[in-house]
Amino acid sequence: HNGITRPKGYTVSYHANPAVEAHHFGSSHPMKPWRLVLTKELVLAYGMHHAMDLYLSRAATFEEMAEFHTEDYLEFLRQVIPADMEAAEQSDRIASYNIGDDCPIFDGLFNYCSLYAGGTVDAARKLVNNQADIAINWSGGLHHAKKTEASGFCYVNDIVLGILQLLRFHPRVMYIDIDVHHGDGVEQAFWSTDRVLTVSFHKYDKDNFFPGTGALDSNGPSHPLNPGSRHAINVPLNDGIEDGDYLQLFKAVISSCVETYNPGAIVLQCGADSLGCDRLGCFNLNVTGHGACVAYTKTLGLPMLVVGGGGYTPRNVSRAWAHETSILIDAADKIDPNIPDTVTFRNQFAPDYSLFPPLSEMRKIENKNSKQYLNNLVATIREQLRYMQG
Ligand code: ZL4
Ligand code: CA
Ligand code: ZN
Repeated sequence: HNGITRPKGYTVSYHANPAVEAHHFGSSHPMKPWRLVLTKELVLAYGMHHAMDLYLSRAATFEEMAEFHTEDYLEFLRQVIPADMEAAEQSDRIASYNIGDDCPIFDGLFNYCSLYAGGTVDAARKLVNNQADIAINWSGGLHHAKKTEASGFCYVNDIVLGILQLLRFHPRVMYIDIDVHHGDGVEQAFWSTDRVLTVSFHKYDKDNFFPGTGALDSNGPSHPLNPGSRHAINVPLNDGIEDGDYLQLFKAVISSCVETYNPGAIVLQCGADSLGCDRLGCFNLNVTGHGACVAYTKTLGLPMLVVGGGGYTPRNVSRAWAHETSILIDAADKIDPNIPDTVTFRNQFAPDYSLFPPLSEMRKIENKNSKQYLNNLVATIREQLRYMQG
């Protein structure tokens, strides 16, 4: 199996369930759980499964999900069926839970939600129980879901549930989000506590890009008696940011946050819609640039919960997450950049059949982030961290 062995000195757990991949949001909906099939194909074809403890994700229980969500909302998700979309007697509830084009009702919705949430809860427990140092659930990362409401393709917030598990053991948890969208649901869930520092990098354009929150000066409740005050860091970006600038910014912000906050564990959301050529994104990151953020986070040497998130060009999502799996097992240098012949659906990776196609050359978006703009972000965030310390 091309020489992929277990990483030396630490353990990686990998949480997945093929039943997640079988769900469909609707034929033209951008969220394709099928991208997880492609990811798994690459991980297996490269022999990376030999280097990890593999776990079949179980469904999170109703009670586990109720640690964040209301029982009414979960009960609704459990019983609603696609035909209810036409039924007048359900229309008020459907509207109040924000069901619609972004968050449709599809067959097996509750099963889908409880399986991706179960994977993240299990992954967090492996870290807490010292059975893993890094735990991966590519099917999770659904950062927009709210306590009583679906939002932005997310129904149950598995990240919040995973962080709640980590908080049973760790006094402070840091959350990092490199999805192109703002991690609003996670930020909001921990808005009033100083035990979670949330850091999101995202495209920000208040009126024209979802969800419209995550401005640079949006740092948590400003009331001095609120412990969550200033424990949200936002890195708002413009179109077209490229690998070099993004990585430099990521290292500057994350190193300052870790130095100031001294977290006991890190949760990393690896939304792959920040890659170039994404159907919904507008950045110019390559698989290597996106992966370099994961590699840098790993060097911090903290217990790490790694989840997926967005990503709407399935072939590139799977390239990124397979590459990032190889980084997390310390095998990136053993991976052939040419995608193996044995991969099912290999035609998806035509014409280059490379793990690292130059994404930003294929659909270049003008970079609207000046050096001055980026330098000001870092300076402002360092100032915010000084205030956070008190
Ligand atoms: C679609 O083609 O900006 C949904 C959503 C469904 C199929 C048929 C319906 C056509 C693009 C998006 C009408 C769709 C209208 N279909 C959707 C304000 C909006 C209201 C809804 O990566 N319309 C809302 C959400 C974002 C909005 C992004 C990112 C998740 C994550 C973590 C969520 N919502 C405008 C859009 C389509 C669709 C085509 C779509 N929705 C693109 N961006 C959004 O952060 C997983
Ligand atoms: Ca983000
Ligand atoms: Zn996204």
